[in-house]
Amino acid sequence: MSDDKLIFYYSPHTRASCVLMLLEELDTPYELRVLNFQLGEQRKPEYLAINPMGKVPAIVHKGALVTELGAVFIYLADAFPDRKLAPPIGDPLRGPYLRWLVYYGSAFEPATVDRSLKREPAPMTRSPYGDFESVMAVINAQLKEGPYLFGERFTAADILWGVALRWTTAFGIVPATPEITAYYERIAARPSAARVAQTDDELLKIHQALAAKASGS
Ligand SMILES: N[C@@H](CCC(=O)N[C@@H](CS)C(=O)NCC(=O)O)C(=O)O
Repeated sequence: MSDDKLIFYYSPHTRASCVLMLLEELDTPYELRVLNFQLGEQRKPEYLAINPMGKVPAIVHKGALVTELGAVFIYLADAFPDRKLAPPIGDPLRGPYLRWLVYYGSAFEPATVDRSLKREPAPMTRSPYGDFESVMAVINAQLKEGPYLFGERFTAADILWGVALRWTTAFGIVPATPEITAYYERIAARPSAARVAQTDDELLKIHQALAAKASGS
């Protein structure tokens, strides 16, 4: 195996799907390792030896492991600068771009998980995100700049947010404002999104069939 090899651990219709879309947009070669969640492959020792959290996405590039959506996005978009999906260091957009990639994991994810589980959020001053309404207000205000998070400039952050907002509105967690709907539809209209949807659907069907066979049903 060449040291430069990029290995991507993925399972269909999961948070790894937006990394699959990023890789499609980066148009770079990688080795796809598919985990069948229906068979619990993410909790098997073979995968826990790679990512002890038993979660996807995970990538291994040049022998180093990267996990956590925000970090995977920052890493990949920087690793393949020719595709211009990341404002480089020195670009005035670099800070806002990093802010939005990290805001996803540090504010949006805990806010939407609390909301979906109907969990009482921590008191405003102790919560990592303050309160759900503030998180949504910040997102809607940013999207008013449109068509992308940073106006006319499409970046890797749009892939993460476009996919995340589509899923979370579909599940009724995030209120579908006109700004949010127009935004995720714009991202979902990209050819890369259609390719990912096809891969997700095909693989999930195969995984479900394998799981049904394994359980004898
Ligand atoms: N903190 C992780 C969360 C990743 C995550 O929750 N992945 C889910 C799929 S959407 C997973 O792998 N779940 C498998 C399991 O927990 O068994 C990240 O930001 O990447």
